[in-house]
Amino acid sequence: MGEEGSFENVKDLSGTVWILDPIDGTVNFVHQESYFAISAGVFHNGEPVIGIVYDVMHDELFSSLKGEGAVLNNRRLSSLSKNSLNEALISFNTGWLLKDRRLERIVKRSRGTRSYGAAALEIAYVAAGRLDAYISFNLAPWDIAGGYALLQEVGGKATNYDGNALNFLEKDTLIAANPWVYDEIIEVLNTNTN
Ligand code: 2AM
Ligand code: CA
Repeated sequence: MGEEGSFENVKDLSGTVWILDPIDGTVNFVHQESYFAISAGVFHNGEPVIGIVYDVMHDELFSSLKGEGAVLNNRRLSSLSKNSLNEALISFNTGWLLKDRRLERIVKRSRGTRSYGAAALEIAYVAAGRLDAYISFNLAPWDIAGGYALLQEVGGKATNYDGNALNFLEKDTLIAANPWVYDEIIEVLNTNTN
């Protein structure tokens, strides 16, 4: 399944499915010639087995194998450690603030925000601990699959914005985060305060 491929032909994730995005961060690729990535996630019966996100320009290869952990080039990525929202760096496209003003609460409570414009890379950064959460309101399975597999190997958490499991068959929203920061984000979104 891929952006340039046969999205409609994949009706379920039984067997082995490769979910590919040849260039994630297309606008960055065209506009900046940097901050884009190749993403691949290999799933078996709905479970992520292999994750690959390759930042071509920085020569950074994030990869993972189920049960074997994740690496950045030759360096093993450690399991994500406890963190709190007030020390967290959160990444999302600022335009999403116009879609859900509850994001203001997250911005207010976080250490800071960043926007890279390449979902696969931003999820890989969460797996590497460079970011503590990445949020998006419109992603396809191939934007997420590689990073999702990486995230599983370091104890990260990823669901859609409503807290429900991703199905990797249709477009969805996303919260990919350090597990402690994830829980705080869900709590803040669901608490009716500013
Ligand atoms: P792309 O570069 O492969 O299109 C930008 O914020 C991130 O969201 C990129 O990863 C981009 O992937 C993805 N994206 C942008 N517009 C999208 C859309 N309409 N549907 C799904 N993903 C999108
Ligand atoms: Ca993409």
